Amino acid sequence: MPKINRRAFVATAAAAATLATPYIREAQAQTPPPTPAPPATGPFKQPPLPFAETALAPVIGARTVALHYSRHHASYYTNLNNITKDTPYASMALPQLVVEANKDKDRRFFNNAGQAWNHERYWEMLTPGGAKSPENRLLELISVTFGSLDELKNKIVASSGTVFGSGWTWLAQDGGKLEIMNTSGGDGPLTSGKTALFGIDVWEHAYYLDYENRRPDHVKAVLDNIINWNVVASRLQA
Ligand code: MN3
Repeated sequence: MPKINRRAFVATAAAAATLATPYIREAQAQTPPPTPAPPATGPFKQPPLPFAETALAPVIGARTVALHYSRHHASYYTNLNNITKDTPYASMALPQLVVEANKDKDRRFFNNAGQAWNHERYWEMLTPGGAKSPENRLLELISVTFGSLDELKNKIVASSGTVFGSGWTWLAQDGGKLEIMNTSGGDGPLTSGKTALFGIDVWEHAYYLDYENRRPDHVKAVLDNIINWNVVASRLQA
């Protein structure tokens, strides 16, 4: 049996210690305290949540909002600030960055910018105790296109059920028309030149703690209770 010299033993022990570290980190990560992500340093800043984390319960529970806003959404700004440093993207407004980055083979820029932008639209259009119905021009457009608000909701719920993996279901405006569309990952109506009136995140982190795998129940509850129809109507283009 070959004798192991001291230098080899030290190297082996060090390698073993290095290997062990990720497992310890992973074990600790399984019970994360709800600490907020560090604030992004750089040009891209996450807008404040327009309501308290507890405000959307029981439709969306406080822990879901906290994790979704302070961890998932916040991470897109941290990533963007890190990866766009010293690139032309750093000086772009977020919607412009989404469109430009969609032409880039390196998908990190688009994925993070798209998700940052989608989530800004998302938080902004939610509100506790939202009005039960849109009014005026938005309601007319919905009635003409879908027959009624209830029909729109049914179609949104059905459409959201067909998103595979991470993605969004939108009510979008294309010129004088409204349409329901699904997008995958960080994509949204912006990249096809359409206006996002509202979008519902159907990635599991958006609802799993509250609804487990019952995505349709979640989407229906959001549509029935916490849509800020005034914000949605304000996004309509002339
Ligand atoms: Mn999300």
